[in-house]
Amino acid sequence: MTLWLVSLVLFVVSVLLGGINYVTTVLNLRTKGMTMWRMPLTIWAFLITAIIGILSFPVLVSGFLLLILDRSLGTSFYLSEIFIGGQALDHVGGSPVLYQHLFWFLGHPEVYIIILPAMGIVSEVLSVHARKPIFGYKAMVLSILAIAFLSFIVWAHHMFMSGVNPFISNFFVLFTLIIAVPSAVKVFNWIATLYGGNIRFNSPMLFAIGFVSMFISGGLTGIFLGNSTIDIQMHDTYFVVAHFHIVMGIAAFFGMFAGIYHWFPKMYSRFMNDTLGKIHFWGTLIGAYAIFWPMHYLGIAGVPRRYYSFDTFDTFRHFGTMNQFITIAAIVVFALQILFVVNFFYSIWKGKKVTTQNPWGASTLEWTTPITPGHGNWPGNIPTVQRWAYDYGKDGREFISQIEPLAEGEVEH
Ligand SMILES: [Cu+2]
Repeated sequence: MTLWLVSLVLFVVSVLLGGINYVTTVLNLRTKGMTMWRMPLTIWAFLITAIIGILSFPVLVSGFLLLILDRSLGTSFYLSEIFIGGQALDHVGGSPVLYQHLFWFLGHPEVYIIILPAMGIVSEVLSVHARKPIFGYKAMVLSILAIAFLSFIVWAHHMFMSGVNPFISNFFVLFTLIIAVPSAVKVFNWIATLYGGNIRFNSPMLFAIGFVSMFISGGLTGIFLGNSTIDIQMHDTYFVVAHFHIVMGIAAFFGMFAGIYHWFPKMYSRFMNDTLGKIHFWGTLIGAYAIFWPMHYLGIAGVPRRYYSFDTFDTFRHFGTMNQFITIAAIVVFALQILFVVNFFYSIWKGKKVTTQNPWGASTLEWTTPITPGHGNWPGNIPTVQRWAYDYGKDGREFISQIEPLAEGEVEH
């Protein structure tokens, strides 16, 4: 009982601290004209990610506290019965499924903690390098909010095999599949942003487009696994491994790479090498599909995950070649990441120098800082935000910075 109280207090305190931090940040920004609907989508994504984190991590922490008590102090929160030498001890009444609930109450929102920032970064990069305003800005924000909300009521889709009541499973199936709606809205808007754009196919843009590709590929198999009827067949097979590594491994990494190539000039006043970046991109894109595409077939064929060797299983013996192929592709993809690290550190000192403060011609605030921003980012006063973050191609101009006041009679987006 005390334990639950302690975790409840911790939970409330962290929510309050997070809330205070959030409110002061927003108020501070608002005084400089940065209203919520002027925020770049990257910032929206980071904000919502922080809120998801505040609400979900305390539950995992309580789960861990109970686990520590079980393992060290003889409680039995997760142990239904303990037998030692054939004799049942007094500790009864716990449930191992309780641990799964507490774990996945963080575990599912956690996948959005990983993917939402990547989505935000990609929205930004696609818009800047397609020289077009992001399509459906408000729909993008509302989709992030919808995904964040739904992420809290779908956790048991990881537990269809744990013996939960099938009627309860239906609830989780329904809301899991509903997540496809805001996800599809986002994909549609990214593609619509690219449509008719004056696209620069540089490293950040390629990784952003690659993210969309990976998110679609990995997201579609989520619809399979979100259905308990199919999931029960696919449970603990390579199909699951392929699904989640594409959607929150590769896709999240692609979002991160897009962001690094995009903001590197602002961080180090030099560009990363674009040719090496393109080799890094194409190799990783093709390599990632070479790893995970065949893995879906292994999963459908029933090959289980987490097995050290399949030598003793005649059924799986003929998948050896496919596994070898996946292994080689994985080694190649890994080597390409070393190329990225080399490019990163080489470019910090030897990369092509940035000559203007805004080399990509982007509208957002960070590009109004000097070439090498010092402490506080701007010398003198913080600029006042005058408009939303995506004025590209407006009134025949390539881009309009967020700090440029609206012209006479100009309507803000
Ligand atoms: Cu999940």
